Amino acid sequence: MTLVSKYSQALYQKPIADCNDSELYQVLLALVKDKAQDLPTNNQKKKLYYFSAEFLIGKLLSNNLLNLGLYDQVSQELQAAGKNMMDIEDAEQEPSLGNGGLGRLAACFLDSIASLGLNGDGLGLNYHFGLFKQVFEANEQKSIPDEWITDSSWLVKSHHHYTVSYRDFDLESSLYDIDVLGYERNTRNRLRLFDIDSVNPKIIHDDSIDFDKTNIKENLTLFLYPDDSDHAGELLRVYQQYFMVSNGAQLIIDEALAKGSNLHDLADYAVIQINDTHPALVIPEMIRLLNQVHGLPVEEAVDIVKSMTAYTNHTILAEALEKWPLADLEAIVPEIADIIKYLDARMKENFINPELAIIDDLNRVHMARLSIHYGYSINGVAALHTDILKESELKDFYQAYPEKFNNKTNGITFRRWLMDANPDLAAYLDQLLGDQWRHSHDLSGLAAYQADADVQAKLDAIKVGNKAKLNHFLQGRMDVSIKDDSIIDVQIKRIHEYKRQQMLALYIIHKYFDIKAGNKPARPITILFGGKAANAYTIARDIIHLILCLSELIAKDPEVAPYLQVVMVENYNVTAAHYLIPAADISEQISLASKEASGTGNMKFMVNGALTVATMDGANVEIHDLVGDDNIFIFGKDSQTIVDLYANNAYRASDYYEKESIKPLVDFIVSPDLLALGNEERLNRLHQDIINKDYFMALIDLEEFIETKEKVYQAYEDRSTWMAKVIKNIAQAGYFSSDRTIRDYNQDIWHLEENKSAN
Ligand code: 26M
Repeated sequence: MTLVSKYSQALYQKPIADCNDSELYQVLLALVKDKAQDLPTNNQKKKLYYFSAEFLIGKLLSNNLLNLGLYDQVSQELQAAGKNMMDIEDAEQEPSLGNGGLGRLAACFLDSIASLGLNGDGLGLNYHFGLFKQVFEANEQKSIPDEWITDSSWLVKSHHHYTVSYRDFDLESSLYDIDVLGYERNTRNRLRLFDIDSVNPKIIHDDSIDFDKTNIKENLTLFLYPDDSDHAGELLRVYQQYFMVSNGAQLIIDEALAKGSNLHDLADYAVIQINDTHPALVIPEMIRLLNQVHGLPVEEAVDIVKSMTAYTNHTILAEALEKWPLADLEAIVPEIADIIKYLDARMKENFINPELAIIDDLNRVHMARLSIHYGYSINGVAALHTDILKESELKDFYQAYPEKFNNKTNGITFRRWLMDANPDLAAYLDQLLGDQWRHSHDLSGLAAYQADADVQAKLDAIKVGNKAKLNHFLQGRMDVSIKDDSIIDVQIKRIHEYKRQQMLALYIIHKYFDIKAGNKPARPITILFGGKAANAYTIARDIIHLILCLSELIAKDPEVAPYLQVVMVENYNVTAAHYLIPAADISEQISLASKEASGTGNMKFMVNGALTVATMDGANVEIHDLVGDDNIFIFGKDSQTIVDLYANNAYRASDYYEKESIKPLVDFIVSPDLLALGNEERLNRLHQDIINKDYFMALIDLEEFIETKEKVYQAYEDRSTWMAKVIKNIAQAGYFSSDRTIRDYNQDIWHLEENKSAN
């Protein structure tokens, strides 16, 4: 009997051909879980614990089959029985355990850590609803709970339990594991997610994500980033964070003891990476455990923790830098508050600068400052970002601890974002380069084919095929069709003013006017957006509203619709990204310079053969360095200019709004045409905001952006030159493999030993 049919017989007592797609999904899930369980876990002495509030792992079936080396065998068996892998994958629910770049980065990192044979697990929380599901109604974002945990998830409940003590009560935890399989490695790591059995999803009703935030025993692990605009929400987030790190710290100590540590040498057994500051309470919690439970002197406990904890910063946006009122910590975890006060006092013996204080004058605890003083490494996520941290955001810290600062430019896993998402391109690369790139991620050999007409034609044909797949996906998800022969222009990421989706919307208004005036594009243009807005972020929801209204206006206008289509993809998530990115011709990376720490979507588009329209921000700067001026479309003010404008409070939106070329575009937001389709309050508010405030300077680069976009669409028409640029981009993308990033982390920060025995 074949591999798959053995499982279909065992589970459903029938052959593959008689199973439906969701039965076959269960069959493959059981098969992969068994194969994974057979693999030994990595067990080198020193182990990395990657703490993160988010792990945006996406669907796992095809990725796991790929990493197990079973993908081809399984698809062939299915095919022989008249089934197809794509349909079966539809039955898998995507876990909603993250919201954006930071969570997706954590998932890419786990894949690379396992694939490099390093011993490292992810530690986080098992949110029952995770991030909300986005639906559009009346051209607005509505959010509904996404109950992703079903009997067909990858979670495996373990027998581990810990007790987490708060001031007023204790909670007993349960631990769920998801196996993380390396690519063609015979070992595995794990993603370990903590939870409590008393959590009660039934307190959430279908149509609303509101709930009683004070009932911790029932709601602790329901949501990722519960709305913290009220005090109860803020407290709930502290309960969550402490729950994550207390469980994690206990697990780390248990595992080290089991391997023979005497705890004085804990740093030889464990290294902790904290993904932004959400897990920063692990520092005082680990000190508490070593000192108060295991009896080490407090000074020694502090030194040990300091020598084994490293922190990654993912943003310079002030509002995202966490500060907890000391009073909240005293109310929830008084022993932790005491340790923080001790750590603050200790640090104040050496530094009088109030900008370095862990506890500030308003009695707020600065989590980033705690992490820098009591960790041994702080890194930014792209060269420019790390420079900005050193030179402005964290300047005083850089002066205090220059040796702690380092850069680790982000990366993406090529297993998922090339091999899995774009199998036709991957197969063609095998043909041209041999298949060594699947391990090395070195695609530089492709550059030799830049001017090769056959290669250009083949890559173009692969792109057209991916557009057809995207079209099929969109028809299923939201009953929208796109034109396969159009230029596909994509901006997908969280909705935020600094990412400037509103600037692309203003460009669309420009293009709409232009087409109305009789200037027809050489071929149809499809502009696709995807992304969720935080529920409490009003302007971001207004931006979504504007895009949806524009989309409707254009679709209904027979003069414009044949040439321009605007689609906002509903519920943008990892699954949608698998279809959008391989189909894209143009990648929109247009953040206000200095604000996007790195971006990782930019890298995914590059390796899939899209050309980038970019500001000199985040990792765009490094993409530009790699491909050169001729192979990327750069526009806009540079980061130094923007940093200075903020420092001098010198930007005035009205200076730009009053320009002849800009005013009509902005005013169209409140034109009768749009008001007829939209909500007056939302459109007015957005209009007023752009005119009077425009804190993230959408108008400052608008004229240059419009010029650049026109140049890009023209450049597309010279197909051979365009394809040569595409080839150059793919050839240079190897640098952005997260395997490279993880090697860098390991060499400079973690110092883990590679498992050489199993691969
Ligand atoms: C903070 C306070 C309250 C609630 C939520 C938050 C919060 C949650 C997530 C703040 C920031 C969060 O994520 C930041 C993030 O995703 N940063 C992105 O990280 C990527 C990986 O390094 C980078 O590529 C992106 O540029 C960066 O925006």
